[in-house]
Order: sequence, then C-alpha cells, then structure tokens
Amino acid sequence: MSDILEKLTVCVERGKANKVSPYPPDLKGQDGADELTAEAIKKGISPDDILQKALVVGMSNIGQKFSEGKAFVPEMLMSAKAMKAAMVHLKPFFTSGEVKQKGTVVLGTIQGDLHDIGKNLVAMMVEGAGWKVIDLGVDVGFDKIEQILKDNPGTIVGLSALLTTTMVNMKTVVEKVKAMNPDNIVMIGGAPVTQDYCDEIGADFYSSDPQGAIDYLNGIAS
Ligand code: B12
Repeated sequence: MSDILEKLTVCVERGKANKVSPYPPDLKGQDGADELTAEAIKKGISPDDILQKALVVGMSNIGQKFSEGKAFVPEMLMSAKAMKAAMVHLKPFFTSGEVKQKGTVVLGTIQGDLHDIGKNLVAMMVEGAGWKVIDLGVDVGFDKIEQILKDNPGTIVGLSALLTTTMVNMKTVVEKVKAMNPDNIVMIGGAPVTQDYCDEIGADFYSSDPQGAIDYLNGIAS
C-alpha cells in the first residue's frame, strides 16, 4: 500500500497528472496521479488515506519547495493539475453520503485568492455529509454571497483563504454577513487561518480540516 501512495505523492509533488502528460519529462510514459489513484482505490486503499497520506503530502512538499525558492508558480500549477486529476476519482466517495439534506452551505474562496483545492475538498466532503452545497468558486466577495443569503435564509457561509495578503477580506465579509442578520453563521478555514484570527474577525467557527466543519455543521443540524 505504501508503495503506491509514495508514487502518488511524487506525482502530485512533481505535477504528473496522467500517463499521457509529457510533464515532467523524466516521468514521461509513467502512470500519473489519475491512474495511480484509480489503482489505489481498486486495491482497497481508503479514499481518506489516499487524500491524507499521498495527495495532501505531495501538495505540502511542493509548497515547501516554493517557500525555499526551489519551485515556482508553474510547478505549483502542475501539482494542482495532478491533485485535481486524482480528486475526480475520490469525489464519488466523498459525495455519496446521506441523500436527505440537512441544510445549505455556501462556499467560496475569498476575494483576491484563486486557490480552490482545499475549498473543493471541503465542498465535496460537506456535500457527502448530507448538506446542499452552493459553490461560488474563487475570488468571492460579499456581493456574491448576499444574493444567496437573501434567496436561502439560514444558509451557512464557508470561506476559504490561502493567502495571508487577502485573508483580511474575510473580515469584511463576516462583518457584512452579520450586519445582514446577526444569526447568519460564518465558518472559515484555509492554511493561514487560525482560531485566533477567527475570534478576531468575529467568525463563528474555524477548522483546519473538512471533518471539523462537518462535525460543527452536524451539531447545528441536530
Ligand atoms: C497549489 C498552489 C497554488 C496554485 C493554486 C491552484 C488551485 N487551483 O488551487 C497556483 C499555482 C494557482 C498558486 C498561485 C499562487 N500562490 Co499558491 N500555493 C499552492 C500550494 C502549493 C498548495 C495549496 C493547496 O492546494 N493545498 C492543499 C489543500 C488541500 O490544502 P488547503 O487549501 O489548506 O485546504 C485544507 C484546509 O486548510 C481546510 N480548508 C480549506 N479551506 C477551508 C474552508 C473551510 C470553511 C474549512 C472549515 C476548512 C478549510 O481543508 C482543506 C483540506 O484539508 C500552497 C502551499 C501549501 N502548502 O499550502 C501555495 C501557497 C498557498 N501559494 C502561495 C503563493 C504566494 C501564491 C502566489 C501569490 C504566487 C505568485 N507569486 O503568483 C499565487 C497567488 C494567486 C492567487 N491570487 O490566489 C503561498 C502563500 C503565502 C502566504 N503566506 O500568503 C503558499 C503557502 C506557498 C508558499 N509556501 O509560499 N498557488
């Protein structure tokens, strides 16, 4: 099991999306994240292990290299491509939860930020836990959320941020969402976000992972 997960980690870190992808040249002709994820599932490795022990590790490795000046934006982009190729196979597992919907969650990556992999994972897993998810995509400000809240009162807002420079935009959204109705709930997450930041901006809930969000949401629903 560890062999295939290690290969998968390398594929995400090096940005090898699938077998036909010519990038990176030294891995030409070899299986990529697409094929290896399919194989791992076939072998009975749990989708959660595939995600946590391979895909997330690969992303973290490329992020580390970027921090050290050993990798650049194009490489991160290729890693994101590989991660997305893998996630296609995981989606059915994460979204095959209960059919009855417990409520609605509107999700988006905050204004100025284009990172969507973490947000997409939260969307998949929250949906799988039985919630209706409205995914607004990336670069989301209050304007996009406002209409959803008007049309679907009681909708819970989930915001993701990966950039310290633009995570400050979460504060504005929280303020405006609360000004609309103080009972509106906002949960936040993303690598640079912390519980302290959540408290500081008056958001209702922070979690470092999707499961925390699911536990919180299920607590609200029950
Ligand atoms: C892939 C990547 C990119 C890709 C994004 C592709 C995409 N479609 O998402 C591209 C190449 C486009 C990119 C661009 C940039 N990036 Co970038 N990127 C990354 C990288 C390597 C991985 C991010 C990722 O997907 N992680 C994996 C996911 C699964 O983790 P996650 O997002 O944290 O999500 C998890 C949790 O946080 C949580 N979660 C997430 N959201 C939410 C929401 C809620 C409500 C909850 C409860 C939980 C939750 O659940 C998720 C699953 O566990 C990170 C490095 C890193 N290690 O994070 C840098 C990183 C985030 N990028 C960085 C930078 C600097 C940039 C650029 C500014 C580079 C540049 N000079 O242009 C641009 C910014 C573009 C923009 N305006 O957004 C920096 C940010 C530094 C900082 N302190 O702000 C990082 C940290 C790299 C580094 N080490 O310096 N990037």
